[in-house]
Amino acid sequence: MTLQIKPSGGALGAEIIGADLTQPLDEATFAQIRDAFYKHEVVFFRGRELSDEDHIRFSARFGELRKLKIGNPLHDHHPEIFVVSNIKKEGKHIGSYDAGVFWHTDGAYLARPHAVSALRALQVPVVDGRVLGDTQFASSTAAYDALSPSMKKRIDGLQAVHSILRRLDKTQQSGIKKDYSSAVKSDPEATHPLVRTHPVTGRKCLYVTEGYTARILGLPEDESSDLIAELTQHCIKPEFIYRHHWQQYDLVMWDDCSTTHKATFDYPETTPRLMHRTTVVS
Ligand SMILES: O=C(O)CCC(=O)C(=O)O
Ligand SMILES: [Fe+2]
Repeated sequence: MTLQIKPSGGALGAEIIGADLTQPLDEATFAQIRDAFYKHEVVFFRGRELSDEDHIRFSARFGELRKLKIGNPLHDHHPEIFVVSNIKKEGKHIGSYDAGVFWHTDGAYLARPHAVSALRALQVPVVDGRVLGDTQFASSTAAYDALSPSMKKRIDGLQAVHSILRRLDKTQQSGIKKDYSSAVKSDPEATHPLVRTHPVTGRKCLYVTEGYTARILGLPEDESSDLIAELTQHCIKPEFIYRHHWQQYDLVMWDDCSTTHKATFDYPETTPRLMHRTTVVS
């Protein structure tokens, strides 16, 4: 099956047309998807309803799926599925309702962060006939490439600490109450190079985010926070961004080494949004 790849025209993002993800894919078809994914960093499939089983089978072609256990709600039957939703049942959220408040990359506070995430829209929030709740993605390879030679030299070899506590602080400052106590106990933080070399493409990725990066090792505190602020602002310049306007049934996959992302909370809390996500461990 020959697929059509339709790039967004920006630094990242492409639609893949013609793949039937309700069926197991042959090697040649999967190879086209894999190549497009690593080239475009964010890819999406649309127009076809998938089951959780289809979602899991397809994303598992990229590697081992993480069975999430950090206290966020899990799917009833599939530990591979992380539920992102504002919906409440019997007064309790059925999923993570604050995922993506800040620019971040999934699982950065883990020693083995997520490599690939795949988010599927089961229910999109429609207000006055328009779908809201876009997700923005920024290319960390394009951001790295655009740094000045002196900045590249300055950050070469530096290591940064990514912490769930940073997210907790920021989340609470934004007025959202959330209990991260089990994650804080099990996986509070991890150290990664500030510039990661992508394990598949070999490209350099600027691995720093507003949501998780707490400090840069070996620098005085104020220099560390100034540098984090400068780099995180740089990473989200408009020219590095692809903004995904969701349609129901979309499956959007992103590369967690070479991109960062942020959700948009522009719809009322009472307008339901329901997404299922799988993640491949690195
Ligand atoms: O809900 C969104 O738009 C993105 C949420 C997010 O950050 C994630 O699922 O990893
Ligand atoms: Fe995320």
